[in-house]
Amino acid sequence: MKHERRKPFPNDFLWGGSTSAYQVEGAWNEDGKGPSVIDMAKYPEGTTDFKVASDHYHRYKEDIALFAEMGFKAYRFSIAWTRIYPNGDGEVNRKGIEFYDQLINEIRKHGIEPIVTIYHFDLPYALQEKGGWSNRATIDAYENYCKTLFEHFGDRVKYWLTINEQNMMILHGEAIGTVDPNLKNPKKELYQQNHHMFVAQAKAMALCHQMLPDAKIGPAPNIVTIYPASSKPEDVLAANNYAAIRNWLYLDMAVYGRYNNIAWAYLEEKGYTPTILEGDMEILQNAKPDFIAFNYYTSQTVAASEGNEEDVNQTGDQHITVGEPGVYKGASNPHLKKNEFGWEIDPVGFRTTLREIYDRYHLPLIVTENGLGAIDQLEEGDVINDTYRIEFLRNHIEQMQLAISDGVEVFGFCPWSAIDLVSTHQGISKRYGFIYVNRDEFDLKDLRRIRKQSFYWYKQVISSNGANL
Ligand code: BGP
Repeated sequence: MKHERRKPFPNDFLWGGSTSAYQVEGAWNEDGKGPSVIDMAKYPEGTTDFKVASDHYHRYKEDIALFAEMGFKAYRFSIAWTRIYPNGDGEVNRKGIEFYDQLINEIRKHGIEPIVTIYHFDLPYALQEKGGWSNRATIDAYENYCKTLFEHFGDRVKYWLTINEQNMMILHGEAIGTVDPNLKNPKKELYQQNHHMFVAQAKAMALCHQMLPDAKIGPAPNIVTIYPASSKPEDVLAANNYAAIRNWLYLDMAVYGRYNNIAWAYLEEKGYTPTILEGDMEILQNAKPDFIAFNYYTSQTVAASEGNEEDVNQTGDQHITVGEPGVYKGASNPHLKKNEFGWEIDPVGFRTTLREIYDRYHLPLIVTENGLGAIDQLEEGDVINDTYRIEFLRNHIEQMQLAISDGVEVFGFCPWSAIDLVSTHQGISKRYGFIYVNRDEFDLKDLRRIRKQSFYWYKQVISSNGANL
């Protein structure tokens, strides 16, 4: 369907941008902040750590003024758990509350809607030392942290996201730096952690509805369409397997409070089923999200696996399928071009993904990440001619509008990233922002902010409400 007459974007569409605390803020040990698992992780050689990042902690006013200049209607960012509770639980750190108070006020002062991710990969290290998500006490710590956030910021924050990309932490946690290297039986343990995160998420949704009746809350997994490598029935089945394990396990739980049957069968087959305590399923069933937020960068293609160990591909990248012997194996899609980092570029797959999610759950959708990581060149006269980023976003926005014309309810688009920040495992040189941050991997230079070409382009996309792409 070409939709010669496309539906316009809704008038109150939330055009914006996204960041996460540890990737943008810096100030990693200032004002009482405790260390997170990310602060303690090993970084790939040649890439920077997250100690200074984009120094947003000290420059947030300037950054938000720039977001406002672009016309942002919304800004999606995360709160660092370790600024609020340096040890994960226990004493609240007043300075942490103060920082986010000021940040939220600044965002709202510019008429921008804050969208808060409660937890974006940066689990407090103090909790990790006590077993992290393997320990059910982390569920209580998370619930208590949520309560503190709702109490302090609930009067000004209407949109909450529970956990960023829980599915990526389970499937690609080693690349991201969230997996405890001391885990004895990692896969099995990760699915136990997964279960605990599900319970924590359900508790957060219920608590939010109870404390803030006007607020909205939802999950934020990474969801993408999964293609079979061919029309061979076994490949189609493999795609079906992977879609259940990667996508629907997470959304079926968030929306319906039940384990997806195919994903559960996989857990049984592999011996990864988690221990479920009495009362857990009730908690899971009683919590309902108001919307689904999701991140999309690329589609995935998989083929049947006969069970060979070689079908596992450990590239250490969260967008290259790992594979599981006998279940599915990653394949490349000959119809798609790749970005500089090997991620396939698939705007049409974005439309399919939007359709698939809406079809299954009929909840309003918001895109909380989408974007192109690239090595930008700073040219003479402070010019960054990132036409490739403009093209990427234009094509994805176009497909999003087609999905809206298909009848999919989408209420916002917050691409990654509002401003340059440090990638999860590929350093600061892999840039995503509309605003360039003048630093290199190890040379902090002056960290000054420079508007890229995409900044001016996105500004007119927003001011025309998506009519001028
Ligand atoms: C998602 C994460 C983000 C972000 C993005 C880009 O998985 O939610 O935190 O970093 O991917 O990935 P990368 O930084 O690895 O290029």
